[in-house]
Amino acid sequence: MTGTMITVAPTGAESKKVDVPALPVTLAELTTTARECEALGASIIHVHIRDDDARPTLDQGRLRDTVAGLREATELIVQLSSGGSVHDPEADRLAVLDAGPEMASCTMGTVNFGDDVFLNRWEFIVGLHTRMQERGIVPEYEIFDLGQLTSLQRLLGKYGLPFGGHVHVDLVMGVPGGMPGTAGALVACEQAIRDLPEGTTFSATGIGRGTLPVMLASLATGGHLRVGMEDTLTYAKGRPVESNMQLVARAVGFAQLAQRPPTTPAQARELLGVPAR
Ligand code: KMH
Ligand code: ZN
Repeated sequence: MTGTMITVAPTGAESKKVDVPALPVTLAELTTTARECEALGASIIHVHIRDDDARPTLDQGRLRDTVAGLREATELIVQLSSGGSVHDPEADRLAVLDAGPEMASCTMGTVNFGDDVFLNRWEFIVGLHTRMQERGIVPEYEIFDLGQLTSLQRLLGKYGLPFGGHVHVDLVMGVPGGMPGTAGALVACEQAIRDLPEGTTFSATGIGRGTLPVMLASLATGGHLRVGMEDTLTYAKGRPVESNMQLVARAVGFAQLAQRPPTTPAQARELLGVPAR
């Protein structure tokens, strides 16, 4: 088994700054968070950005500034979210790829998302996948339900491997409408991942109360970790999360206990087929 790639997902599109003051929403807050999480052991950052009023945005200028700012401040692999918020139009989500990230997310199907719907039509998925191939962007295939792994198998069979030739998926578990954040569901996914191209890697994140079971199950089955305030706002019963660094530090501690210490960003680039900097 390799070391553990730790992704920090610091912001997301769902929480409001007024409700969660520690959420990084400005570029300055994001770069400070990124630097501190890198120092602790993160190697990838999954990025959603906000506007001047801290609302989710896919503004192209801001996306470009964010990619440039994070690359200047850290060695982290910059992965832009193409998921955005449930309200973002497909055209804006596709245009995220124009901002020049090294990686971008690519969700493998439509899922109920609380009271909303996170829409990912087949043609849209194909558009993301093929544009990323053309532009040299490495996808992280986001999986919200078991059957989406079968859709990924179909996508790769019809349209070929992603840029770099390596397949990496992220299991997003515990969204109301998707698969549960349990060890059992993670093991079911891990079995299904065996049907994907040899060497496929996965990371996993459990939303809310799924955080700890998913993290422990992922480490036990050779998976990697995504943590951060996009997914987790309660550290322990009755204790709100204080910062993204607190969540990364906990993940690093578990990875070390599992004798799979965090990878460096350079090692993560090599594992994922992201060109070295
Ligand atoms: N905000 C969710 C609707 C992604 O980043 O690619 C979608 C999401 C997935 O967070
Ligand atoms: Zn996201």
